[in-house]
Amino acid sequence: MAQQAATKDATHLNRRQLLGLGLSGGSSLLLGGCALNGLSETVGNATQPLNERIEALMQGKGPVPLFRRDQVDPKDLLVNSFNGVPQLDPARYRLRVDGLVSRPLSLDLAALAALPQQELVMRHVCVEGWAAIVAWSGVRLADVLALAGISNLGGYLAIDSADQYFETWDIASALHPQTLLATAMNGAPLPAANGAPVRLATPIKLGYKLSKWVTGLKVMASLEERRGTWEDQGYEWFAGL
Ligand SMILES: Nc1nc2c(c(=O)[nH]1)N[C@H]1C(S)=C(S)[C@@H](COP(=O)(O)O)O[C@H]1N2
Ligand SMILES: [Mo]
Repeated sequence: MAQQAATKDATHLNRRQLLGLGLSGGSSLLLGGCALNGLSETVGNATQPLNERIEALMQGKGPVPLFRRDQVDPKDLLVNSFNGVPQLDPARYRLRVDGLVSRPLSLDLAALAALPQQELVMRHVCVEGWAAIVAWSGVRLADVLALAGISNLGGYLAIDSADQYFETWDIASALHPQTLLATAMNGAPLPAANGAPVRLATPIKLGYKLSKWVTGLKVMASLEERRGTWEDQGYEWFAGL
């Protein structure tokens, strides 16, 4: 009972109050430079469950405010790639969706194009010290997971990329209505360097969570040892904006 009451109270705290309490998670830690000057994995692991709980409470409070198309400046978007730019043949591309789902899927680009499309103009924030307003369009990740029949036991999503980049997300962020599997950028097909044919895009997480060249999604009950390409080097896991 006591725990329920505490949880209910916490949902009334807004982000400013959380910041005031010094309880804020990923973005402020990272943008303060910790990830860049070597936030140790120990600290990352110690704060992660708290971050996850607090940040999760801050989700589901309605959409993050977006930008106008005329605020996009394509020059601002830099390319970040840890292992070159893989060239994926669009005709042979398949998105695998498996794990805790009732209907494992292998979707080609036509199947993705047949789902409802959405454009979101959002700010992309990279911890390396740059940001850019970008218009991404594609399908909601939630729609793809619904198509696969995601289990109630699915708490996490693992994301594989063609360049061997790896990510894991909490399922609430994956199901957020502003989380897209994007196939277009600024009104044109996604360029290879920016993740063609399919990448993640959302205004609720830092740039390093937004996997490019996505090839596989796996719904999981819990996190396994590998949490992410950069997270396993000490970057904060939730990375909420
Ligand atoms: N597969 C893959 N996804 C990735 C990366 C990467 O190296 N490989 N870099 C990440 C980082 S740190 C950022 S900031 C964004 C950059 O996206 P952009 O290159 O389209 O600007 O992609 C993210 N997704
Ligand atoms: Mo980044």
